[in-house]
Amino acid sequence: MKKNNFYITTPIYYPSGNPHMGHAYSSIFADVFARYMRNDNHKVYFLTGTDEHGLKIQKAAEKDGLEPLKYCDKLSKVFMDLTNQLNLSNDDFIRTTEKRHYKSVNDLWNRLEKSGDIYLSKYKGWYSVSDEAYYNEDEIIEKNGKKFSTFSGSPVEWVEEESFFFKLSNWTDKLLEFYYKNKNFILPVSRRNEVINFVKTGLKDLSISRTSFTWGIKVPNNAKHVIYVWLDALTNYLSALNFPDEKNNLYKDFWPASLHIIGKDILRFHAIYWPAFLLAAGIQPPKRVFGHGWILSGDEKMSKSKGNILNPIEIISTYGVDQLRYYLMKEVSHGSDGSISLKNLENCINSDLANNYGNLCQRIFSFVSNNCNGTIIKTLKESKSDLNLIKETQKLTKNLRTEMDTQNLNNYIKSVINISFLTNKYINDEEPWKLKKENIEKMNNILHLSLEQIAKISILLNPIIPLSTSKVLDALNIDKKSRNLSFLDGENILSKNVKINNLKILFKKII
Ligand code: ME8
Repeated sequence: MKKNNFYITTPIYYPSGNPHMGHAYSSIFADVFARYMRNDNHKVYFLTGTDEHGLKIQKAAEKDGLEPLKYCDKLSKVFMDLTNQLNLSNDDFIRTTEKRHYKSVNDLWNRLEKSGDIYLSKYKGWYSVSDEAYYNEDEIIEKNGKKFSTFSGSPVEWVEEESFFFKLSNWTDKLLEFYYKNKNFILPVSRRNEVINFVKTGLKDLSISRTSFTWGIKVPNNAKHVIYVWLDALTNYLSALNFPDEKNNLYKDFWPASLHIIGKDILRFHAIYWPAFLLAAGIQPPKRVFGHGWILSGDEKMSKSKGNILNPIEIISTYGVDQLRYYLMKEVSHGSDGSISLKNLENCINSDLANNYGNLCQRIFSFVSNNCNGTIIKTLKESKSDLNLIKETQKLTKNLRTEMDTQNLNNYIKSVINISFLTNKYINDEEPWKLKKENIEKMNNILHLSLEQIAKISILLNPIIPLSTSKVLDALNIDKKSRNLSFLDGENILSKNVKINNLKILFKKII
């Protein structure tokens, strides 16, 4: 059966400062799904990049004493480097200052104009530069004489200027109908409810151009206006597929996008504005927007001013990239906010990676290398305890695809690490080392099943900890093409005759 193509995106990052843990989290989360779907034999396209226009970037460039484009060249490179440091498997990295993107944004604007969804008027209201967002009067609070958004806590300023508007108010009912018809368009469900409740109150027309600064894409035929940075930025998802050339293979293969991974702070843009723009332009909206929670430090949001930022690059150089990836994906709840700390990171590395999966691999590999010359041949039928382990493993793998279909990665990891735990227990109970003299065939069978379990666990954990699991799969001599999820349908991975190579320590215990 032909599998669906899968187009997954991260938000394109504002290069207005150095990457932080929230950026790492969003990127790794998306990368895990890209890798998982590739391993499940889907054709995958995974996009990330940088969001380089607007007042926020213009101000950051001024502060740095650079022309905006020079500034973006410098900072975009830092984010590109991040993709390597986090070991992302992205197929493309888009910058919104690229020609291909300008072409795509211009075309989308022209379509919206043609459909009668754009008109010229004047914007009077609140704007937050750091969120690049407009807020209603009832979303503002005053503290010490200054105004802030109640939604994000960011400072807002009063803006009055000529602006083009998008007739978002016309889309209230059509969007609600779209959400009801496409039940899984917004996940998790709590975010879907949040959006539906907001839309139900009625949408106001949206200002989609600015005239008080210049750093952006000019409105076609009206150079006084630059296009609102969110209309510009969201279009990146189309630009990367060579839109407006709808006949090219990338667009044909991958639009509509399968999954936009985003943080909850930018849900409104992706779940309301984006499908409205696309529906108005006669383009199919994406299939899903998943809004993950915030990473907190203790109970507080991580922020520079609070000095509680854990720097992803420092963590990687101290603990390793798989370690950071595993910790963020396992311990931070994907739907809600989650706090992280060095202590929890170390506990997680020790308990799950070093003592559980790492120990399982190490003990079996070194035993097979030292006692069996690296070769195991299975000759016997499964014993009762073998069958029990196989049955328990099947129970734990049964729902894995369903969990991943709804981005429930926390449950997925818990189940997989549980398989590792059960396999360690099986080895402790069966004590193969005691059988070397009296029953070598039985010993071989136990080791064979242990290696089969290691192969399964490694393939399942591969999207999360690709470096370490690849070492194990290499040492098991499993060729790259066979590292897929077809065993979930009941097949075995290893043949009866297994030859392994030596395996070095995967995870050092942190003391
Ligand atoms: O929003 N915890 O860019 P950005 C979890 N350019 N996620 C966090 C976080 C935290 N503490 N802080 C930020 C933008 N993020 C736009 C996107 S897409 C067309 C344009 C997440 O650099 C945030 O939710 O401010 C977002 O998903 C991503 O990091 C990039 O944030």
